[in-house]
Amino acid sequence: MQTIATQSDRLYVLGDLFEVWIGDDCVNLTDGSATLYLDVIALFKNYADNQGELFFIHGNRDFLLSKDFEAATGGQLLEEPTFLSLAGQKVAIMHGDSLCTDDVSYQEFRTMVRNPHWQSEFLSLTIEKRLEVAMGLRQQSQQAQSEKTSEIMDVNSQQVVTFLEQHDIDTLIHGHTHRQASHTVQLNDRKAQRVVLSDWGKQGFYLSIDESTADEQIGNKAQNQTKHQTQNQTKNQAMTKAPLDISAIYFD
Ligand SMILES: [Mn+2]
Repeated sequence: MQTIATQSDRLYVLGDLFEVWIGDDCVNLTDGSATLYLDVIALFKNYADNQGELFFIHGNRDFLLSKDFEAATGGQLLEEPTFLSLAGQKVAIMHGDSLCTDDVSYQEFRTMVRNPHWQSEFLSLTIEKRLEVAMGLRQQSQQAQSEKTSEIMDVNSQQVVTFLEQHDIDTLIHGHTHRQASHTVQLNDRKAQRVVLSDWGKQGFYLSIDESTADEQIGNKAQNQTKHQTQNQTKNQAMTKAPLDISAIYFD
């Protein structure tokens, strides 16, 4: 946050920033865990105050991030999916777990915990009780994961194609699966990109998107076409968009 993020105008966190978030009042926990939360919040607040625009998407571990967190960080929680226009491309961002439709039991769990009634009931419990429930759910989830194949826990490829077609997406960016890659997805009449974020383990990871370079690329391409091609050809060629200038970067 103090070095890399200072080179950016906008910052998007695509979910699971925290291992567990049992409600915005967890910053009041007295077991020592609040220190980390408060340190992280202060770094983001500094970014939002002095550097750029800040956005968050819920993950499956921190789906209870809410208004107080927004106020404390100066960031804005986004709906899933969120559509962005970057360098002439339609980009979709999401956490990614909603695409893992082969994992039926996980999807049932997701539906349950994303339900506003479940959430308000959970949040009405004491902070200690919530910790207990969260711990129990985490154990259940780890147990369930150990019994599932890795294919089941990845995105469903048909689900990806349907999503990209339905919303006319050029580039989809998501995390959750921990399978960092950039995939070319063949759609009916065009190709799209699906870029997957890495997990945060021993190394940190982020994607950097340079819009100015992408603008130049598209600009240059259009100029060359005007020189060498008829107007109709230029029109057709313009339909094929240059890929976004995305760098995937690991750091220690
Ligand atoms: Mn996740």
